[in-house]
Amino acid sequence: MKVFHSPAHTQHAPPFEIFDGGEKITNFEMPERMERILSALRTDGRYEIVPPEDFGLAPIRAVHDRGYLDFLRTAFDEWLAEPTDYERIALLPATFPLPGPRGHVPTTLLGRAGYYMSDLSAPIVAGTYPAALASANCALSGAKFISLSAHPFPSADNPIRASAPHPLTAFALCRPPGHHAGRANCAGYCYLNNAAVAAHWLTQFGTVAILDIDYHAGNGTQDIFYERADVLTLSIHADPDFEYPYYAGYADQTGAGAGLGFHQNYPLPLGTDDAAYLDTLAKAIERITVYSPQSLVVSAGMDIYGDDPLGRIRVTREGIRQIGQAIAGLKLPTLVVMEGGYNNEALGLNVCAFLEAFHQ
Ligand code: SP5
Ligand code: ZN
Repeated sequence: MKVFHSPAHTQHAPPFEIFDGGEKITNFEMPERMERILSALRTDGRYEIVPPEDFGLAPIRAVHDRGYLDFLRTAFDEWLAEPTDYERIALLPATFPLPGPRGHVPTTLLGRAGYYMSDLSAPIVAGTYPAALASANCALSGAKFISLSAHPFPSADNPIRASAPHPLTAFALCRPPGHHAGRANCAGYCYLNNAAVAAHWLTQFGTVAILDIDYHAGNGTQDIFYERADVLTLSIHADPDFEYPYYAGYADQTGAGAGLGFHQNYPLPLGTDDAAYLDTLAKAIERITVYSPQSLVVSAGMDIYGDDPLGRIRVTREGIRQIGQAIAGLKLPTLVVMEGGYNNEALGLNVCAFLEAFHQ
């Protein structure tokens, strides 16, 4: 299986985040996560790990706001240029906009930090922008690879499709993750929404479904595609009433305008086990079957695992393997995009368990 991965992620290593109640802790989303996954993939031996292609900014601008992207690119250097009497390591705001009209973008750096940064677990450090770009390019490279099987018709200039016995799968080993990043904001360890960038790119070949199995609601993805019918977005996650991201991921948020009916959230109660998870997954898979997309993007977070330090549901490694099996059963060209998962000891084997059923 093709795996797209870039060492550029190591440039993004925020030393801390601010947790509930103002607790300053080591950032759970650390470079070691990738080392653990890579090592498990190499041990398995069936993965071909390749660097991403550079797609430029156009496919990223297609789903993200221009002002936000400019902010992400320049914020850290602008901050360094400002006179301050504190150490500037990781940029976080202390103010946030209220819901409502977001017409006025402040010109000052700290004004824009509050405007574009939605919480205290996505600090911007010196290497955040290049790492986020490389992460999005991993997703785009995976999308391009599977698109060779996503064309409606096989053709002479599409030799992989002609020779593939089953639709193709690629794994985008993205870091930083993406599914909390909305059109114009970073949040929850996410800066660019890798799955959304890839899914939008794939719409040139037809409709796309995004299935988000990260423990946390894919609120960024929900935001980006909320009014679109050409990308069906489904997210299975801990009920936001008790879990981050709190303000999105509810079952009654089902899209708007042309996108009404093309978003579905599946909130899960505390302590959900394998059997209950798989029942919910079956409903989401049925929705995808009915929608019948040309391709599928999976936002794959391993923080559903019972022993995850951030997760509070109880999915086992065997459960993760069965989740992969159920999704692979759709037999769609599938791009698996790495999202969360913070039990570093278990992360590599959990990813391998998920991917098992996708091997050709
Ligand atoms: C990609 C991804 O998985 N992002 C997750 C970001 C989560 N940040 C949440 C911080 C608040 C967690 N509260 C947990 C309470 C446990 N006592
Ligand atoms: Zn998560």
